[in-house]
Amino acid sequence: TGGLALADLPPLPAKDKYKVGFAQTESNNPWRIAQTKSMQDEAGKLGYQLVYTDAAGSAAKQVADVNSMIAQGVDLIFLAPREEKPLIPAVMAAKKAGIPVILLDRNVDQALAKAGEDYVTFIGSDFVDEGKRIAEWLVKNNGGKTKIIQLEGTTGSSPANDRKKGFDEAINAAGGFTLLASQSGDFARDKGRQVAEALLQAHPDADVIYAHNDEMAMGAIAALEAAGKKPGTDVIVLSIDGGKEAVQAVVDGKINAVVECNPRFGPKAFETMAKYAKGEKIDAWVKNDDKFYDPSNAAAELANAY
Ligand code: GZL
Repeated sequence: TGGLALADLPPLPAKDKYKVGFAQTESNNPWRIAQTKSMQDEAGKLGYQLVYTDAAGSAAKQVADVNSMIAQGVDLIFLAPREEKPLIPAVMAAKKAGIPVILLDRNVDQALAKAGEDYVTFIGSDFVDEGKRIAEWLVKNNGGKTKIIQLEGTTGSSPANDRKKGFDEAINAAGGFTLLASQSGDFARDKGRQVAEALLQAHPDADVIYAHNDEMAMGAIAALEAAGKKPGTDVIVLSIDGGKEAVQAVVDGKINAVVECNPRFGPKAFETMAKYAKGEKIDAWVKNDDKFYDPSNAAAELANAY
């Protein structure tokens, strides 16, 4: 019948100009905006048509956005799945329609979909390692501060799940630390501030805040200052993303350490697409390397931060 066998990944026909989809999760923070700009700039350089959608924070809308791209007959879809499970139907619908999917920055539940069978590859950071590196810094540099509040990213997203997993495992292995509370601030600044305020009131003895991204770390800094505490001194503040604002906060002594998670996916996304179009074998995971910023290098690295 000519239909796709279950394990067949849709091919990408060789063309000199493509129409590609990019299904973004939301645009509520500088990281997301930088990622979108990077994708739009690269598509522009290549002269490709980019069908861009913004799910405004809704996984259900992101599924609908992907389905609309399928209906528009795009050649390939770049997808940053907002949450690991709800986006599986979108990945499978694209496969069924014969449209290859490349996952950017966030992954889908590995028990429900496979790279090389259901989607081409996942391009992104090792979030477990990001959490582990933050924990390892804390184990070495805590100076006796061991009572932790954790501000988690978007519930059900792979960065939130894995940044927690990597951190908690390393902290538990080290021993001597207490995780007082762990709650989602949805990767958002104001939500992060509100959650930090509530948790600091509930746990006045907290002396470490680990935020899964800069937006929530900046929110936590506002909460600490509102409570008359000196961020980075009275309370250790740790973050992930490494945007300019956070690296400046390291220079200013308000954030103690931050692991980079670079949002500039454009070049690598389209380079991977070109390799796939040529029929090259693509690894199941095209891993991004993440820098590490602390007082020893923040000033020197500030100019390079996104
Ligand atoms: C990580 C990305 C996360 C960032 C947050 O790849 O999905 O989402 O760390 C962003 O800042 O909201």
